[in-house]
Amino acid sequence: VEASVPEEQREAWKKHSAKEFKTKDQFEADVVRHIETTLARSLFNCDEAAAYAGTALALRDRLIIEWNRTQQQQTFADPKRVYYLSLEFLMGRALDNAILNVGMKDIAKQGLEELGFRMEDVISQERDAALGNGGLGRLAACFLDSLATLNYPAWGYALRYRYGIFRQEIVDGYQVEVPDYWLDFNPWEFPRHDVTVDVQFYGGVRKYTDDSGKQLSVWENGEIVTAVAYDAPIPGYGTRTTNNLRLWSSKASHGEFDFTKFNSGEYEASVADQQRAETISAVLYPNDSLDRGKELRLKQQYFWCAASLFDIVRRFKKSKKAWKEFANQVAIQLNDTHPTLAIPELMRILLDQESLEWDEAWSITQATFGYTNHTVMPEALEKWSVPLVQHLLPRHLQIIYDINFHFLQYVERNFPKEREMLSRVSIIEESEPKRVRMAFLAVIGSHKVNGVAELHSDLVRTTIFKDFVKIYGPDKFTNVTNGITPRRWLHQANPRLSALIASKLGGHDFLRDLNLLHKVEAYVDDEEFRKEFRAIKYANKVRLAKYTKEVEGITVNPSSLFDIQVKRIHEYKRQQLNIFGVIHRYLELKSMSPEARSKVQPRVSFFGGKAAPGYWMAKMVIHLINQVGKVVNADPDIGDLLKVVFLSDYNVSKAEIITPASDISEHISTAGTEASGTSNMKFVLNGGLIIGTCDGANIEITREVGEDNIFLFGNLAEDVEDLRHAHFYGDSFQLDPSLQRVFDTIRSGTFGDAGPFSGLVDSIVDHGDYYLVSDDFKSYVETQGLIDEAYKDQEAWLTRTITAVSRMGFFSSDRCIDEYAEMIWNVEPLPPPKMNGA
Ligand code: RUG
Repeated sequence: VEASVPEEQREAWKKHSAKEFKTKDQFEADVVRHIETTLARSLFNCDEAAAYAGTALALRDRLIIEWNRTQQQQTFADPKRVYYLSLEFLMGRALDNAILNVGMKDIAKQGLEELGFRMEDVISQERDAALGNGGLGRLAACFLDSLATLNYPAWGYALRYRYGIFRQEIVDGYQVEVPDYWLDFNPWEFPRHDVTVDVQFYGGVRKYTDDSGKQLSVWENGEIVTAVAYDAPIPGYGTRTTNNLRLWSSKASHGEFDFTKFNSGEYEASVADQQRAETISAVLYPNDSLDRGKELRLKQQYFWCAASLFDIVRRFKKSKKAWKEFANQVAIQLNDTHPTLAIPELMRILLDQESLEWDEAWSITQATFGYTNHTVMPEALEKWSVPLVQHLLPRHLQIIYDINFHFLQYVERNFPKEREMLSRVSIIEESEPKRVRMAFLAVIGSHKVNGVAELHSDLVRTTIFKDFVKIYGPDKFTNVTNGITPRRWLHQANPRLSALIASKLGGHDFLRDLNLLHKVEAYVDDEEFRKEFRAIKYANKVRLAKYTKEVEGITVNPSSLFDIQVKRIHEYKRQQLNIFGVIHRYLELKSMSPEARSKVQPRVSFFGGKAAPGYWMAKMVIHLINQVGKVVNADPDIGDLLKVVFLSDYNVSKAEIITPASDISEHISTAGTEASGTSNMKFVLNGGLIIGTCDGANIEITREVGEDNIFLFGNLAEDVEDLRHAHFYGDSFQLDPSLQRVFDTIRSGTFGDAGPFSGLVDSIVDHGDYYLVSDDFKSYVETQGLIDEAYKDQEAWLTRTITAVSRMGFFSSDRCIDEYAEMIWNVEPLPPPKMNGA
């Protein structure tokens, strides 16, 4: 239906069209209007929560005006668009980011002050949008910021989970999960009740012959669930481009409840259907780097892929272009294997609904998709049971089998002498039950596959996808090293450092071109610059100390060395190595004379991160950290020499306080397991150094900042297999005596009941130490010793941190997005919409 206003009425329309605030007065007027009318509050009844709501709504008005213009501009120009499919977008808070990106910080700050509020207090009222687990979701959020900043026409697609990642509480030292109901008040989303898609599940496939004699398939008699679109505007920094993040919410296709059932008295059944439908988008699965294979998760994946593809195809069809143009108009990036069902879904649309021939449909599909791999760890590679896919998505399973058939024929033709390769590369794993290897389907259905750091991309090529490199040639596989947005992770999290850099570089251009940071190196010996840089780090440590006191009740001295490890708790990330190192430090301190103690560098070991609710080992790591903290922090012999803090409920907004406060941060995964890591980049950009293994992006950080400005330790990825083998088949297991002492102390009950910790110790002593904690312990402890020594020379330390910051330009997510655009998507930026009347 043509919904445009007729030509003759458009002048009146334009005269009244909404205008964005530009001045402080206009901003204040918008805030007050929203508080008084939208929220029905008054100046006698306005707390900080209401001030936040009013401010957010005023900013939202501004963003949506820009959003409308951007979308109109894109519709008119109809360029090739990027669609970023990610089941996770870990966005954090939006208000601060929106204020900074539209360049309204001073106006908003002064305006709020005039209305009686402090901007920091208002901003801190906002709940995080926590629709993600960790690095993968935060990467997607950084990419959205860069896509908009660089003016790429791009949409993100995800699910509108009613519950994001759980909130973590610590009770008696144990993690307790509390639901995160974040939608109480979410001013950033626009429900689009007119944008809906009916998504089918179950049912069966019927074959028929059409009038021209062609054999076709139709998927029918399934259960329908409706997807409703919710849009969130994504403002670029220093540009008017405002892109869209579209989140799908599920609801029953027949509305609130089934009237037929209701009228015949089946009240419970009528509501049950509705609840079943709503369950699909109810909750984010809280597993990071772990595949759990639950039916509801597969339903989520298909629901989201089907709704998104319908939307993308609908937009393409509006342009009335021929199907062969599809991949020239549409680039779809699969963020991990979670959206792989989009591949058979596009094939289904092209074959069953648009009646294309297989070969044409397949070449369009391959040219459209790109796939980013984020892990080579077997436990994280998704595989879905064939009977489950058959039951839920019978037509898709047929298509997957057909894709496999064509693919294996191709392999057989081209590698006739390598018959055993066929079972290795088949999409279907011949297990009991059979399983669909989603990563293989993603590789086969995409034109490019990328890893997320150089070492990781090498491992992708030489391990999990080795056969595919042989089959398709090396050009299909590439690397795009991850990055972070400097807007949130420098300008927003560390405004004083951003201002200092701007004062030397003559403005904030470095926030759009992070390579300009290299000019900071010229100030490394400038006394005034050094003084301010040091003062900023100290102030950030004071801020974290204050937070630690207020929230965790632990007093820490900001003059201590702040050592921080914040990330998801996972055996491969080796928080256990860190806490064993802390216990070792404690035991050393205890055995020292008071005189020796007085020479020791005081240190605070901060930990933070969530454990997946069903991951026992990770939960015991959290418990051990808390128990060690309890003993160490209360020990009068130790005082300020060592404090151990577990920062509960680590999330994006807390990361903004924690990251600028580190002296050292820990990125100590077993070599070859952490695909990239991104917090490593954030910490260095904020003037902290790293202790790390030769893993993920640590390697490229070393290349950029120089070996003198990072503390590397531990075994290399190339040696990991041999070491693991030696644990299982070598001579009897010899533990480093210091580690043995740590284990003895844990077992003796020094940190409370040792029972819960036996798994942690046994996995190393009795079960092969898969993550090589014992192999790396000695070099870890020694390197921590080097750090203590190095930190004592504060001037040299400062030089290292300034140098490292100045060399971090490479790690901007803007660089990533330009690389994706050129190597994978083949898309160009679209100039931003013009100002009104310009
Ligand atoms: O574990 C990886 C991180 O190393 C990486 O930095 C991040 C973004 O690329 O993705 C993380 N990841 C991997 N999250 N989930 C997976 C596997 O599904």
